[in-house]
Amino acid sequence: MKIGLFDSGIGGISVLKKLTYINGAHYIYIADTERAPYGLRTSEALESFVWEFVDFFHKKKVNEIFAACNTTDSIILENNLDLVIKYNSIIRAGVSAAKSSKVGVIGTNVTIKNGSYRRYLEVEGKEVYQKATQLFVSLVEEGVFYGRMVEAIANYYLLPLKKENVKELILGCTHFPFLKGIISRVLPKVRIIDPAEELSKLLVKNNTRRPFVEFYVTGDPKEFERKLKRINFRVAYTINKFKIRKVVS
Ligand code: DGN
Repeated sequence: MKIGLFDSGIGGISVLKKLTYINGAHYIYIADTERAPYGLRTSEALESFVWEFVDFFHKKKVNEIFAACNTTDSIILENNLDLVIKYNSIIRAGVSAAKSSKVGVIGTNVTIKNGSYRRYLEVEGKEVYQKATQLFVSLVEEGVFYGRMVEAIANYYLLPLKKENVKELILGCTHFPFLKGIISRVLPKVRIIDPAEELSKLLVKNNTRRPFVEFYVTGDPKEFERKLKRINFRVAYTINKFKIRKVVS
């Protein structure tokens, strides 16, 4: 089985790790490091990236696509592209994992502005408190996971959620699970939801084969490999260059 995933960079690895743990499939992961960060891109640009990747997956004869990026997932959902693109939504997975009545959501500027989490959670009758925590993405891409600066940024972003007394917090960006330690230290009483856990349940458990990952990187493959090493990525892989159609602002 071939499974396709895409993200602006290293964030989707938090999803990939969960999937490879369940199923030894052949994974194709596009890391769009050249056009990252996505949280600052226009909807039009992001939609064009989605189509570029979906076309690539079709050419590669991928059986299933899993969203490994909430930002582009929110673009798919808000533009009703889910009616035409067959994929597994990380946002819907995150929503279905929430059990309490007061839920916090953190994500990139685009994800929070699009409000897909809010919309779906409110349909479930939940009170929602959203917060864009864009700097977290840069910290993870830089490999800065702890220390005074991370603590200061986490306090700045998360203390308002503590005041709101949220019971659960959805990590609405695939970069954020890498900062789960500091997030739970700032919000010790809050149940932290990583939507990728729910998403991985959609796969049939099959550990009879070892997983393999073909990475396609739009930016510098060597830089991407350094990042993979920094986060101790241990699954067998190859890294290839992905040729982007055009650079969009
Ligand atoms: N990992 C992406 C997400 O889940 O939204 C964010 C990527 C970015 O570039 N901001």
